[in-house]
Amino acid sequence: MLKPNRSLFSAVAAGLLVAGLALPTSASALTLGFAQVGAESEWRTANTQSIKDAAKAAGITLKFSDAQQKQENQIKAIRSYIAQKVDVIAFAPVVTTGWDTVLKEAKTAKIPVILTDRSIETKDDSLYVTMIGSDFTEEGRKAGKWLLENYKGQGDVNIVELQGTVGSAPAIERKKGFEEVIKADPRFKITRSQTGDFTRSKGKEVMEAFLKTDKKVNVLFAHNDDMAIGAIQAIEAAGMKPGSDIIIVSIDAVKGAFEAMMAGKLNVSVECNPQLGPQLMEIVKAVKAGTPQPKRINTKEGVFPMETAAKEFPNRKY
Ligand code: GYE
Repeated sequence: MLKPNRSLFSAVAAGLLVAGLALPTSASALTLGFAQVGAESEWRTANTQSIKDAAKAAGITLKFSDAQQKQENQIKAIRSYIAQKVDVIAFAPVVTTGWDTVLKEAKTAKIPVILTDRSIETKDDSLYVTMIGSDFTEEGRKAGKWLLENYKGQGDVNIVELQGTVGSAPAIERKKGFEEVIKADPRFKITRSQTGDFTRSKGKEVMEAFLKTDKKVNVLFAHNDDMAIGAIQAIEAAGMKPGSDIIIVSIDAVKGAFEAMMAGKLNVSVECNPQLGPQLMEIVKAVKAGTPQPKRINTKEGVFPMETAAKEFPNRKY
């Protein structure tokens, strides 16, 4: 008696399961194809998590791809989303240029495109609906401003710079904003500048090279926290004290930066908010409903010097 009952039960359960699985692909659910840059930093991991969580909460079916910081991979992902006829495509463009061809393909297929986090350079603004992200030039200015106002040493100030990914909007704009501000005081000079690709390992490697060739480094400006954290290891390995022998200014304000600040090894981190998911899902729905969007939507962010780190740490979400 038990056996037939059981199999009847599993048959019903299997039927329910099939019905349940069929639900998300039903006609009413929106499908979003998201082409992510990669998993290069703590910021990026938090950004990916935010997008995945927000899609789930909004009942949006998410197709997600990781391009490992390569533009050709992102282009492939976008083409596959077009072929799959998703409702909306969103992506964080690894670099600013070279998107027109694939975006024209999306336009021809009548699939709206939303840019998140990083901007692009194009003569044709109609290729995307809106861009949601941070003002990177302003972040660079905030970093420069903190340095001019807080640097205590005398004489010339030699600054080494760890740039983000070559050709990416945050690398171009953070550099620009920082330079614009430090220009006001001729004591401050960038003596060396190289990319560390936004990763800890590259940040460490490039900082090691800087320290081998340069006798006097007063300040490190890193375009993100991960490179600063990698550089801290290089500075310590060279027998110096990060945070005092070399003043370190960076951007993102991720948890790892707060830990470094609380340990006295990082002087300041300018906030860049990765939690774009909820806002993105709202825009996806609005775009599908035909509601007009502003061309640019900025996220709000602050500056956190070392002295504020311990108090602020419990409130940090990324
Ligand atoms: O600062 C960095 C990440 O585009 C704002 O990319 C983003 C940057 C972020 O790898 O950590």
